[in-house]
Amino acid sequence: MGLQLRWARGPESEFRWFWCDGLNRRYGHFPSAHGRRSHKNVYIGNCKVFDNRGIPEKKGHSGTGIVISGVDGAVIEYCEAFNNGELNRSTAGGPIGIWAWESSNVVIQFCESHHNKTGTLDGGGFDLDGGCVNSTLQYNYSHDNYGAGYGLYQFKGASAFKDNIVRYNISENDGQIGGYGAIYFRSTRSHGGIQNTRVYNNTLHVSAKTTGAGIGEISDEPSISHVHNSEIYNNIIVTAPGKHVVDIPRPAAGWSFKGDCYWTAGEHPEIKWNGIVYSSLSGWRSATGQETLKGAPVGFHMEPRLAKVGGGATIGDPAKLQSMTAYMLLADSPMIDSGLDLRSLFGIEIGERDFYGAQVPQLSGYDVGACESEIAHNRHAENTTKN
Ligand SMILES: [Ca+2]
Repeated sequence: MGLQLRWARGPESEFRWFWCDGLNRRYGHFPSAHGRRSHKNVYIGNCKVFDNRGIPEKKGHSGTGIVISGVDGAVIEYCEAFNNGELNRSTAGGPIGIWAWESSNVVIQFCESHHNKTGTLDGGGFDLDGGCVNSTLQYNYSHDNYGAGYGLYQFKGASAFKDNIVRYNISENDGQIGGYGAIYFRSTRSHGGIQNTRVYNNTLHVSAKTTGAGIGEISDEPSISHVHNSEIYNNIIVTAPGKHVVDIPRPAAGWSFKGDCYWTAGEHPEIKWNGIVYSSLSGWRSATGQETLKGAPVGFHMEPRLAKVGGGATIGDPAKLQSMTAYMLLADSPMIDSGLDLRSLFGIEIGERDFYGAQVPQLSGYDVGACESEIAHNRHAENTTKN
């Protein structure tokens, strides 16, 4: 385990303030607290956690980068987790680059999680796991992980899991094993499953190596889903040929896709939904009512015009994530100003900035995806000046 903060035995070790800044190591252990969510005000920043390969003989999962649990109020930021987990052999669960469970009010942001692995399950980039409430994954870069880029997982016996947000993140080439893709849900029925998740303005690249879809669910029970009220807005999903943009095997109540951009290079985007594969956005829309707003069609099947799809590579310094320009919108991108105004439509407080640090919105409206184009803003300013 790289960096672990959790609840367990003994009341003597509850944190009221926990501060970890600038850790750069392979191994570390942090004391436990007694009782659920007894840690308060946790800060973990500027840490590199890598090469925690895991313990093959351990029954439980091993080989995680950073994990917290039993926390109410935490920020994890500017951390890099990479090359962890490869020796995990647990069949009960797997490691993740950076994650939280049984926690409330957690923000994980400005982190890069990449090349994490597993010998069995998971091996993803980021994860809000069992019992997470009111927590946010934002402004992160996940790439080249075995498991999902961003996971939302509710395991058996976990507390209520609800009101979480995944926004303005980027995923590239995640989900290399296990049927995972960029953003994935997986839920038992524990405490009502996964409820009220908002996933918006992410840019997701499903590569030829990805085994799953852009946004998907892996069912724990074949006949029923426990993922409820999932709002999926203003995301860009770009896939390699033959990959699915969306895969929801058994949609439970409250799935709402609106204003998303779907693009599969050279082909029609394929959406797997309730056992049917739709080979066009319009076909899925008319059959299910997804990608409609007040009866009118929304969402896009068009090339979003990203700078260099698949070219994100490793940054290696979370303070410089904005230098990873591969997922910026080109100045002629049709996604500029094409996003839904989530504030006015749904009362969603979307935050102040995009992945790259630009204030949102620019120009005359919100953009689709994790980049709010400043280039277009500048071009527009130049053109206005010229005119
Ligand atoms: Ca804009």
